[in-house]
Amino acid sequence: MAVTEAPCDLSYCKMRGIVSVLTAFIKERKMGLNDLISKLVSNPHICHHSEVDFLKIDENQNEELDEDELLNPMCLTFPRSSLAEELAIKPSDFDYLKIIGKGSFGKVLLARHRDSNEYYAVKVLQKKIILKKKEQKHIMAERSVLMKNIKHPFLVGLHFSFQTTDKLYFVLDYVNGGELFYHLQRERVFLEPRARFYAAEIASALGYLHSLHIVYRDLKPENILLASTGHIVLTDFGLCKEGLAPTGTTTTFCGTPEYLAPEVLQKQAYDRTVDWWCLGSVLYEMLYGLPPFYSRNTAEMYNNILNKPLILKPNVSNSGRELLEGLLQKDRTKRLGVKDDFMELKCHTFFSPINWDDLMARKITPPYIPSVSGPTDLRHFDPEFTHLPVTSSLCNTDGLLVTSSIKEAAGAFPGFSYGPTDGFM
Ligand code: ISQ
Repeated sequence: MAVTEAPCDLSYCKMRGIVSVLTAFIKERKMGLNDLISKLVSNPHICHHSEVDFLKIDENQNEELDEDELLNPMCLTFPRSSLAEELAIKPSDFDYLKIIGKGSFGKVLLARHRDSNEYYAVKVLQKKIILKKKEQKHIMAERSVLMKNIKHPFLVGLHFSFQTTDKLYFVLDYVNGGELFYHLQRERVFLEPRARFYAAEIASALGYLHSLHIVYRDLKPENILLASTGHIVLTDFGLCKEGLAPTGTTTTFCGTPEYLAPEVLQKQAYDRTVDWWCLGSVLYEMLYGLPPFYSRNTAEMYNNILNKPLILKPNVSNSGRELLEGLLQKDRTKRLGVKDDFMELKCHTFFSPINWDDLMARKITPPYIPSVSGPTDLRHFDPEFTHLPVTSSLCNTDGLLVTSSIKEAAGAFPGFSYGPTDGFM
């Protein structure tokens, strides 16, 4: 039988067609695999599903944690050197450039992601300090508050959270316009339109949190930042209270004095109206140059907050003073916002020049643009922090002696690590 050779006359066009079909097929499969890996990393329980049985995950492998595993920064659900582990975000994925903030639990660093070259603010908290202070609940609240798919133009965004044996890491948006009160201190007071703009952006962020049953509670000067665009960014959800029903109250006390509402100071039950008191305090300080009820003597200031009537000097407009009286109402059941929350503020005459849709879309031109030359321009951060050396301990836990207290801390934050399922940042 004569064998005739099949004509081999694939044109360049046909070849390109085949290649593009194959490329699309491979791309689709790759995307599917990436998606699966991301889901497995963020939801290890999916591993129990019969369709991913082929991964043969040994459920017992994590019962006894050896030193290597403890020192490994990520989720321990996968076999060592698995693809998921390699993809997991870890401290050494970043270059840590400067310390830009410091608190009792840890520090905030300006960091650059090595692969993407993007800048982030990485908040690093020491587990053992959190555990000592019994603030674990708050930190978990911080993570879950940030994780609750919270996206708002005036709230700092969380890209990732992960942990090592001794530290918790939050990878956050980085903003370098400085603290709002850094600018206020330089200018003493803001004119009303400027104060209105900032108060409106803060109010919309608080109203959004309330719509998710989250009370910010700890609104204080250092948590109110300016982006380089001049818009507000609220940070630090560490003290947020989650899960409050619209009429719910809570009695946990923690925070700094200046803006504390009377009910918080007295360790009474409080609810979302506490945030409207804090907003009133911020607005008062922007317009008058000092916090309401201020005294250099903290005990006297506490006493003022609880007992001294609010006296408003006439150098602020009637609508401004009326708003302050509504927000700084000592009796929270009479405070502005007690009935309809943010809606009551939105409708107040002080805010009548504000178009709230434009505000939310960041379409209102900010009254002031901080001067910054680029992301590494740290002129608005306190030199007390930026001059501190960045220690190498951040990205290197190898060779660490694992003591029992570290082991204890290592396992104290299960389920902390977080990353979006739709790829890196
Ligand atoms: C983002 N950018 C700068 C400073 C920050 C401080 C705390 C949280 C987030 C931040």
